[in-house]
Amino acid sequence: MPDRPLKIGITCYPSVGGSGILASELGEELAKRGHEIHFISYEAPFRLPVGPRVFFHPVAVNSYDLFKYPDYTLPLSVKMAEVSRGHGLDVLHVHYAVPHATAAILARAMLREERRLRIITTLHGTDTTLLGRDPGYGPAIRHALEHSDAITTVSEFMRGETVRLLGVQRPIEVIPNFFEPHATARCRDEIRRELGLADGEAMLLHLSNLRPLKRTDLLLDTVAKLKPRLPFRLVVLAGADPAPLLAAAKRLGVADRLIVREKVTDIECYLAAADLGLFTSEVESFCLSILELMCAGCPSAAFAVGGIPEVTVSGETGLLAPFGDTTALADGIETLLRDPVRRTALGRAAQQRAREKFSAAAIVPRYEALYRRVGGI
Ligand code: GMT
Repeated sequence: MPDRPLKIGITCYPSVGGSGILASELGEELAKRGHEIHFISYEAPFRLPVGPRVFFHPVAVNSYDLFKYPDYTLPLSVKMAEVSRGHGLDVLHVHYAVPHATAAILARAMLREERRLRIITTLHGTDTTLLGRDPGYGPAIRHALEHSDAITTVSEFMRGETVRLLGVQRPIEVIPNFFEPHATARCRDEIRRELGLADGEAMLLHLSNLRPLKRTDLLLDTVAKLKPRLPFRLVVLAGADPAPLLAAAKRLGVADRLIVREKVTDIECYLAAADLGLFTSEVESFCLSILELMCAGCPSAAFAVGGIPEVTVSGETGLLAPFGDTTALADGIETLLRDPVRRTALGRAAQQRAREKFSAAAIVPRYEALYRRVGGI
C-alpha cells in the first residue's frame, strides 16, 4: 500500500531571511509531492508557494495597554493548537527555535490527549549561535529542544554549536538546506543592461539582510582592496535599509563600484547575471545565498566560517579565505576575475555539487522520512 499523504504544519519567520525562504520552499516541494501544508505565522511567508494543498493561517497579534511589548508566543501557540485540532496535523515543523519551538510545546500541552502533536524543530543559525548564549533565552531554547520529538540542524557546524552552547544531549539530525531554482523570466543580458553594466564588466553579487554579523565593513574593505583597473561592480540585493552601507561606501571611496537594489523578488535573474558571489559574514550556519548562486552555476568568494565549508569547497566550487583576511579574499577574487575559464569551471562544479547534495530531490525525502518516523506513520 502506498504511503498516505501527510498533513504538515510549518511555522517560520515570514520576512526576508534564509530560514523563512527554506521553510517556504520546503512547503512548496512537500505540496508538490501530495502532502497538505499549513503555514502558521503572523504574515504570509515572503515566498509563500501558491497552489493546491497549501494553506496559510494568520496569527493575530493584538496590543494591550498593559503590555509594554506585544506578545506573539501565546497567540501563536493557540493558533498552532487550533490548526492541529481542526486539520488533524500529523506533524508541526518549526523553523528557527525562538519563539516557534516554545509555542509548539505549549500548543501540544493545550491539546493534551486529544491529539498527540509531533513537533520537529529545525535550528537555522542565530537561534543557537546568538540566542543560545543569552541567559534570558538559553534555558527556554534548551527546554523546547528537549521536548521536541526531533531536532534537525542545517549543518554539522550547527549541530556542534547546539551541543556546545546548549548542552543538548538528544540526537540531532543534520539535514542540509536545499534550493530549487525557479525558471528565470528575464535573461542575464537583460538584467546586466538594467543594472548598467558595461560589456566585459564583471558582476560581483552579495545578497543579505545586512545585519551586523554579515560584516559589510569587510565586504567594502575587500572591494576597496581590488585593483582600481579591474572592471567590476558589486551588486547588493539588500533585505534591509541600505543607507548605512551606501554611506560607508562613500567614506571609503568605493561608492561608484556599488549598485544596490531593494525588495527584489525575482532573484533567479540576478543569480543568472552574476559572475561571482561575495560574502564576508563572521558566522553562517550554512549560507543559503552561496547555494542559490551555486545552483545558477556561479561560484562565491567567502570567509571559511561556520557551515560555509560544508556548502562550498575552496578551490573546487568556490574560494574561501580565513576569516577577516580581506587581502587574501581580494587576491583570490582578482585571480578569478582575470581568468573567466577557471571561473566557469568552478561554477560548473558548484552547480554539479548543488544538484547532487543540495537539491529538493536529495533533501526533501529526508524530511518526509523524518515526519513518518516521528509520527509512526
Ligand atoms: O539565524 C539567523 O540569523 C537567521 C536565519 C534566517 O532566517 O535568515 O539565518 C540562518 O538560516 C539560513 C537558512 O538555514 C542559513 O543559510 C544562514 O546561514 C543562517 N544565518 C546565520 O547563521 C547567521
